[in-house]
Amino acid sequence: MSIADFERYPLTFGPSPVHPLKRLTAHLGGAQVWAKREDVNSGLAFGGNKTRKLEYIVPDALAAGADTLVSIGGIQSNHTRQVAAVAAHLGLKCRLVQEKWVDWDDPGNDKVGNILLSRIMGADVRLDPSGFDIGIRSSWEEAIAEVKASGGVPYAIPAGASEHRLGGLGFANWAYEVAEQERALGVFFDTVVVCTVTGSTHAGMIAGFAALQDAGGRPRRVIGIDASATLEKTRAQVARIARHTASLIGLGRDLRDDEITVRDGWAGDLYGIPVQSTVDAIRLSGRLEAMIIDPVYEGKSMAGLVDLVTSGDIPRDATVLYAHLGGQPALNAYPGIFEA
Ligand code: 5PA
Repeated sequence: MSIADFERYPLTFGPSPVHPLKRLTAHLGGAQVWAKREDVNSGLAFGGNKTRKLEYIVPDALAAGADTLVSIGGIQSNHTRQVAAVAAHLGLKCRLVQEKWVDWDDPGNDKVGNILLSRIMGADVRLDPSGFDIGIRSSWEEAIAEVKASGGVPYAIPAGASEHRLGGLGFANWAYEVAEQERALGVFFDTVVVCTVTGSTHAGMIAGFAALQDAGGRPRRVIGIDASATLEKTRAQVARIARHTASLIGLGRDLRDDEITVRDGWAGDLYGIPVQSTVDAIRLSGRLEAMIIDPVYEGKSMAGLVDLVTSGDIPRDATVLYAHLGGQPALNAYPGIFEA
């Protein structure tokens, strides 16, 4: 098996754009920094990393004869908004469990941004008081059972589409897409920086880049920046999904531990709560590049990139690809951090 053997249902515009971040590069004074933009990858409700993952999951949902997509996330989940968008696009129903993953009381947190978009797109949105956890949740299992009990055919998509057997394929394919864009642009990204929480984005990249390297490609560093603040859980989940995805795409060997790198130091103490470095990174990216990033995910991975480039951990002669995974709608739920 290889990645090409899996059916892909198109939900994106095609390859996502790759471009240099010239003013950020000059400001940091180290490695060359580029971005690959999953925040503009689709016309379905602003897209994002889950839209790519869902391209490999939708064929399975359609084959199963599902009439309702059931998923889960925090109140401002980008993932659930993308599931709602895909359900609307396919003419399916959508049942979402929105848990209280983040204790953030900017007024409107449960009304604006992602949850607003999911409501507009017709999803059945239910709030649940449970706190943050990247694992399988009982509220989600109950929602699946309820859809069944009312005569529907649910299709279950776990948090972030990560603990789904096909969840890593979207970003395994991303690695191949990067390799093609590199050929066209005449550039090689020796370092990739990516935000990681439920793990299948980062894990898919690890599997895909390992397969490319085994096929004669140059080695590269794939640096996951933790934004979960439950580091060991995320590390274990990334490793498990990376190994599973690698076997799906026929890697033919076990991944080495040194191929699985999750760095901490930028998540703060709690998932979903921005810290000073997050806010600084959001401002920096906005002021130098008009590249808008969010306080939950990309603000944290960008803070990591800034420090790693500035400190020389990512050396001056490196060419870095920053994976912008989307997430801007959540900014509307955090207006307070930019009032001053
Ligand atoms: C998310 C996830 P993974 O969960 O695949 O590790 O991706 C992390 C990530 N950037 C990075 C953005 C913008 C994201 O939305 N979001 C989750 C959500 O519910 O939205 C799955 C947690």
